[in-house]
Amino acid sequence: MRIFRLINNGWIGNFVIIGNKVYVLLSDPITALKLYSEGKDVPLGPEVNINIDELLTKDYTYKGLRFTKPYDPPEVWGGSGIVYEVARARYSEEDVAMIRGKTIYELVYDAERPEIFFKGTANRCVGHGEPIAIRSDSEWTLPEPELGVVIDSVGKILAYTISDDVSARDLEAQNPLYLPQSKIYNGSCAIGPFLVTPDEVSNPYNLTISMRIIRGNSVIFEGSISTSKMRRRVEDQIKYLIRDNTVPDGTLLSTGTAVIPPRPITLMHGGDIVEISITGLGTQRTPVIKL
Ligand code: DO4
Ligand code: MG
Repeated sequence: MRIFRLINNGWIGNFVIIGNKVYVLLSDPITALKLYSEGKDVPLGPEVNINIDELLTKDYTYKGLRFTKPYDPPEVWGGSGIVYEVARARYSEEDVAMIRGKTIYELVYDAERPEIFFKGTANRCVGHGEPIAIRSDSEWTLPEPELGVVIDSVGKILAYTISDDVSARDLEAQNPLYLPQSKIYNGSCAIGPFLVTPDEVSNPYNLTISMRIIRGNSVIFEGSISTSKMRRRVEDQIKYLIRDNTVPDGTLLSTGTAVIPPRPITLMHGGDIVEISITGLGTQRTPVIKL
């Protein structure tokens, strides 16, 4: 089952794809995912005849029916951070904090305890076709394409999605204590287009995550990684997230990046488009704005 939402002039509708048919979804997405995970019936309305591929071409400037975020995550958590060797290396290239002769990124990559950080709430998240943002005080901001997992309050995986952990990299490189400001601000997280239930994802450790940054008519960066290179199992990341930390049903955990553009690439306002694809989860396209 795949859940998505469409918006038109303030109205938001929930939809579900089952097989190759699209239906109106009569509950909110989190309730539907919970029911589905328990093997119960999901309340469906009538089948609808819509052209999803056509709708996916529209962005937020379009005055009509278009995609928006597939649900409102009550909480978004980042992490684990630095779960790919590429991330450990790339993050450590900067003049960053060291402890006992190692960068903090090298240390956390090897440590048993993962880096888990608060990433935001629904109002900081945007959906497919909606603008991700560069902070007004950042000159170096990068997208981070990640496998997102939606969990319930006991850590059961309800769905997978594409998440973009947009980060003001200059702030976190300046001082690790600036991490929350680097990670949490309006438009710092993009999710969707779809929430895909686990039965449609055959192996979460064999997915290709790819990203392109498009500026005008050129692709200024492209890269990809397989989730097989992830150093920590998703279940292990969830275990640390929910340890002594009550999370609500529908919490989103974004499981770390490995597709990291080299310096001096930064997102820029005025035409940049970030395009992220994950095997079986679709393609997320977001324009970039500066706050
Ligand atoms: O503190 C670093 C953030 C790491 C991160 O967001 C990632 O590895 O994706
Ligand atoms: Mg990240």
